[in-house]
Amino acid sequence: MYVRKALFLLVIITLLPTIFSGCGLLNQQSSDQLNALAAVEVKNYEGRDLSSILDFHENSISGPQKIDISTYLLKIDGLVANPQELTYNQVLSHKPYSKVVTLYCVENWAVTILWEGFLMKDLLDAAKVDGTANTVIFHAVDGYTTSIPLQTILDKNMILAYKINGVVLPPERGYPFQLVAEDKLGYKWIKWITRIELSDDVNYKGYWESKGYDNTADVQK
Ligand SMILES: Nc1nc2c(c(=O)[nH]1)N[C@H]1C(S)=C(S)[C@@H](COP(=O)(O)O)O[C@H]1N2
Ligand SMILES: [Mo]
Repeated sequence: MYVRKALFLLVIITLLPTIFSGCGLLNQQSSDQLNALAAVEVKNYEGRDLSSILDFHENSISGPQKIDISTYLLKIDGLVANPQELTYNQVLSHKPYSKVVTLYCVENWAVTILWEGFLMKDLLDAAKVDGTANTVIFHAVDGYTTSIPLQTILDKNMILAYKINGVVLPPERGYPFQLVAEDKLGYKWIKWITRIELSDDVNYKGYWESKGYDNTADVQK
């Protein structure tokens, strides 16, 4: 009897750390990974000091997302003549561009980062955007959405980033792609993008916009 009880207790005690540390282990792994990336990231560019990958705050609506790149597709659809379904490598085959841009979150933090990626204009051109489209609605794997006027995206030469400070976007930062919504507040910088929808709904409101955040979201300079 005592032997069985003791054995049972032993099993429970051995398993306890595994049962309760699941989340902790994951967090430890991901912060180890971020520290490793921070060690190799670009720290300044054309004379400008950059922020670090570690300076971002993580407050995504459903936490960091893990995307399986072997099944990942970026869709470009809606008001287009030539809808696209691009694999990660197909997106990466476009001409790359780099720029240093500051992301300002409404929660009072900012990061100045070297972003590398592909011109939204190049991706949209391939989809043959209809003359009636005036709004671009972005969708992400966590259900997050946001929108930006088509003309703003073209005028500001917005890019879809796949690298920050010279390293491939880590999962926390939006792998495989984050929109560099230059001059717009952080909630327009959608991460984990899966779909770019061309629309004529100028009043479309994304996740935070529908909760009262300004739809224009211009950074006040
Ligand atoms: N898919 C998705 N993208 C998102 C968010 C989100 O919750 N989900 N949060 C936005 C907000 S409010 C900000 S400030 C930036 C911040 O980027 P970071 O989470 O990498 O720090 O991501 C934006 N992109
Ligand atoms: Mo934000």
